[in-house]
Amino acid sequence: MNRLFCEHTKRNVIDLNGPWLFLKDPDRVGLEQGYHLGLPDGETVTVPSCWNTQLGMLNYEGLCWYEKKLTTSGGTLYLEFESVMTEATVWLDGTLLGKHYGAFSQFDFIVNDVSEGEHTLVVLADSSFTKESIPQRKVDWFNYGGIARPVYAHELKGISVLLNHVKYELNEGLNKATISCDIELYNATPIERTESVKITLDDTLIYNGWATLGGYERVKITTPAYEFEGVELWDIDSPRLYTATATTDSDDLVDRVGFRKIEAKNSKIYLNNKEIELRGVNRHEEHPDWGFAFPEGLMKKDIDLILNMGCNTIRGAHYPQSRIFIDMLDERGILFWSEIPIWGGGFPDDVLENPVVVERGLEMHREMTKYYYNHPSIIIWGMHNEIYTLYPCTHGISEKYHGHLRAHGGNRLITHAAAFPFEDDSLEFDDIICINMYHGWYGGDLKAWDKTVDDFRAHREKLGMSHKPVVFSEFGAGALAGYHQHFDNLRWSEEYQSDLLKYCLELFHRTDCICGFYIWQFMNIRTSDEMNINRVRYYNNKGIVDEYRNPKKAYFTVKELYEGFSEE
Ligand code: ADA
Repeated sequence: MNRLFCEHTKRNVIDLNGPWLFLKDPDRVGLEQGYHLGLPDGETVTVPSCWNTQLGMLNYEGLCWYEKKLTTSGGTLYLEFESVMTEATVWLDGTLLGKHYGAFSQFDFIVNDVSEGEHTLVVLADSSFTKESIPQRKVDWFNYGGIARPVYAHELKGISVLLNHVKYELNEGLNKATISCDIELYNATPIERTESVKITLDDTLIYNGWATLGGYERVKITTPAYEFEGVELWDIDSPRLYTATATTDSDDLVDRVGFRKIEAKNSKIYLNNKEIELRGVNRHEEHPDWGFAFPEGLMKKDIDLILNMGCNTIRGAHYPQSRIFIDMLDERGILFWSEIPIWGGGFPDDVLENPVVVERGLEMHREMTKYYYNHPSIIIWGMHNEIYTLYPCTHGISEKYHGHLRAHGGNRLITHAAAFPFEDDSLEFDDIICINMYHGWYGGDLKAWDKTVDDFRAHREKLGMSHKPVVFSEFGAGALAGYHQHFDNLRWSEEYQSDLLKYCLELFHRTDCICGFYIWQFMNIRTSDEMNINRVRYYNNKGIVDEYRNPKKAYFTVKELYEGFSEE
């Protein structure tokens, strides 16, 4: 995995990033012509990447094949894919390993009894849509395709550590943590083995045991509670991280954890028992020259720009983002909202209620909580975005997703971005009530905001939910960078966007039941022509920086406001 730290010292990990053989398959003949055994020809591309950023490939949607030769010392391989867009089929030496659906979710395959020497890894990426896709074709971002995040082949020897969730409860004084780890072990050999299993937190040994596993057996164990005294908390201004290391005789897995407590009560949000105001932006992980294969250097630049604006939080709109990006947030004390790509505006009810779609969404939540569990910066899980709440199926979907997130998501707030808050019947599942609204852009004027805030406060009371904090998770306006109107308040001008955001932020900040706000959006993004509503240049131009991260007037307006809010 591509992390900010080394995950393994004992385990050998083969880096499969860099040159791959690539061949597009517009007529969908590759399988019958045996491409899965090895490509007949093709060009060299770099992985990770999105094929749409290659010349002449922008709007190519469908099948593309990738081939990589890998050399191993043999035994058991754990093949790790951080993201293939959107459906992946994987073969090793012509043997089908399996399929995975979901553009932004990590997945992996274990292959036993691999011979020493060179092997042929083939990946078929399919970026086409069906009626069971998540998201649907109508979505307000560009449908990139490709092996968009890193790929690795781990050589597993003996009893290996596949996963280690460090679960904890903090005491009232927040200086002691009761810890137990859910650890997943796998015997990578065909014969029964017994090995020691140790877990340390920095230099403190918190578990010391043994495990006996049958050949190729995979088990999950929960370690006994350990009372960890003298905890140093993870917080916005002091993001203290601990190194959690799980080792067996043959293997190891390193991760980083942080101890913090997030709560929503009395209509406020508390981090480590201190009330906080969420001052944020929505951020896609996208760039016109890279697509969704976003370089780490640019991740840091985005974070620097976002912190420079006085933000303390980012909503990862609208999908799980790169693990290394979340590592950066962990290190810099930035709070994060992570969600799956159910972009509701694209789902008619017959599609949304399709059992395949519902199950795919649940699987995306399972993958998100499985791989992102230990990140202290993630304080919010988003069930979905703007699904139409009057559909009969919506309540059941929210109940299902909420159930998983509550049971397996650790100490996080659960919510959804509601576009119809006054008719929404899923608010009961929310720890915080989050509202997307665009008065002053898709209709209405700025004064409509005051009425909405007053009306929703009353509505919340009528629902018996006055204890639930309110967050505006989306609001904003488009602005064409460089288009100025200094005397007339014209839409699309940088001044119009700046004035609207200023009005909203000042209103939200002075309203007692509103505890946070996420501007839509940090930067302009390329979008699809399915969004045939004012997407000038086929871009969503609501960024407060343009797609190359050049600030608009609004960036400096927000910076002045956020810095002022934080000093109060
Ligand atoms: C919705 C949606 C965003 C974006 C926004 C807009 O709220 O959640 O992804 O499409 O509208 O720009 O209209």
